[in-house]
Amino acid sequence: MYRHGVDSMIHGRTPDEKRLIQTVHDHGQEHLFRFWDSLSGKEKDALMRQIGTIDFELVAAHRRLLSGAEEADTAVHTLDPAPCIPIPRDEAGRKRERRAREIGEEAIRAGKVAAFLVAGGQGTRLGFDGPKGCFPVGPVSGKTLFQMHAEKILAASRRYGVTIPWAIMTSETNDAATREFFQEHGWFGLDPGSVIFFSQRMIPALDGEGRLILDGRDHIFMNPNGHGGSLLALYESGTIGRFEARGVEILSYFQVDNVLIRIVDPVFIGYHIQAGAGMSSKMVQKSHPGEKVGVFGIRDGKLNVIEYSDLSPEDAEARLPDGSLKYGSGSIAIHLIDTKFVRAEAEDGFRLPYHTAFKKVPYLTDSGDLVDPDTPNAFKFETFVFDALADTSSPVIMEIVREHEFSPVKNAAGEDSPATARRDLSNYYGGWLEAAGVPVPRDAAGNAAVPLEISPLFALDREEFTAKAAGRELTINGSLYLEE
Ligand code: UD2
Repeated sequence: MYRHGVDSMIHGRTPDEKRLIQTVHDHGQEHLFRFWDSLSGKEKDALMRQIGTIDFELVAAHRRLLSGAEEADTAVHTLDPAPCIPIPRDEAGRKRERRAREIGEEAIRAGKVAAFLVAGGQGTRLGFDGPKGCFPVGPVSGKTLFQMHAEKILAASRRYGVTIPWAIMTSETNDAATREFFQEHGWFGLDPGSVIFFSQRMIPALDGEGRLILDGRDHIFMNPNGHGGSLLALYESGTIGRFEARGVEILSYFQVDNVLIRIVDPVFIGYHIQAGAGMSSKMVQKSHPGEKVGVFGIRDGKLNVIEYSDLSPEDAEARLPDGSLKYGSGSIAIHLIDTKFVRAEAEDGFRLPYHTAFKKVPYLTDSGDLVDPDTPNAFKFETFVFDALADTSSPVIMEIVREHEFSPVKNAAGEDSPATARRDLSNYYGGWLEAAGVPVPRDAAGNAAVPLEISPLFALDREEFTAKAAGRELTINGSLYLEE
């Protein structure tokens, strides 16, 4: 155990490490050294290295927040619905959409668009051991999430005659496993030089007393700093610089868990360019007032996503004269982000706010036993990428059809699970088949009664599918899978 204070520890350490040890003491976190005397030289080095990655000023700010020393926000805020580009319902809307598509396609062909996946999360709810992207979800093929995304990017690259680069953000928890998975699978046919991996920063959690938490004698519990950390990580890893050098101006941001994601959507890109936005988002109408998604709203004059837990019950239930929800624009984590905007956010000092969540965090007892608690015991801190919307002028919010673009895999069973994702994929591809004149068996609830899947390499969208399907004999025999 650590017994002798700073003086005994600093013996043999470098000047930087001595300063660090002092900082730890100054911030009242000296319990981090409570196993110091029993650590080997290597373990001491490992602990010092990890401590060196911690921003102690930020930790101090989080402690003040938890202790209530930071002033509570008592200001009166204004909230208004956020305007959006609706799904086209008439010829004028369709004309506008066609124009946007042309502009978007031109940008993609010119190599100005890259795909950007955030996959640094821990995916704890799914209970899958490994990066979530390695989860098999294809209804017939059993393809993994990563492969499904990769094939969409490859198909779009072929369609537009350009190599669409793909940046993938991982975190310390899954970086090595993610890279290995891509290597083992030959980058799913993509050019390895155009797949860029980089990791986000980690941030320590705090226990109820505002103390950092040891989950090993030489290791502090830390979690990825939230998907908002992607803006900083894109910059710090040099990825933004690489993109700028190859002429990329827009990142098509998506989450690893959405099986229906339309990566590099020309219509969305076109609207974003027309508006001159730094960041734009897609939205779906909330299915009911209680649906647990954030909503877009104009808060104090700026576009924000308001967490469902921060929306008052009155606002959540409020309706417009046409009966629709006043705050019904659900946020589904699909964005476009300009490389210039990323650079500005990072160089401006990265000021996205941290959100706090009380969670279960493993910890070491004083005798060195690891405890996995059954109930929450610590505060985790995360930044959210959509908070950056408030920093951009003229952002676009574009409405989409949920069944065509959004079905996330979050939970092991029930809502937003592998089962609902496979159902939604089969329904989606079933719609293509029916449009091409192929009868699809449906159950009483209207869902495709058999698994259906069409590889993005066969067709990227319904129009392409209809053209390819014409003149082919397509029959559904218990299931249907079409590949390249
Ligand atoms: C997010 C949104 C929610 C809705 C939903 C759609 C928040 C707070 N909520 O819910 O409003 O749009 O998505 O599916 O964002 N990730 C990282 N690094 C991190 C944390 C997360 O890369 O530090 C990635 C993660 O790998 C995943 C994505 O971000 O691809 C979403 O993470 P999540 O599953 O924690 O988001 P969730 O379900 O809370």
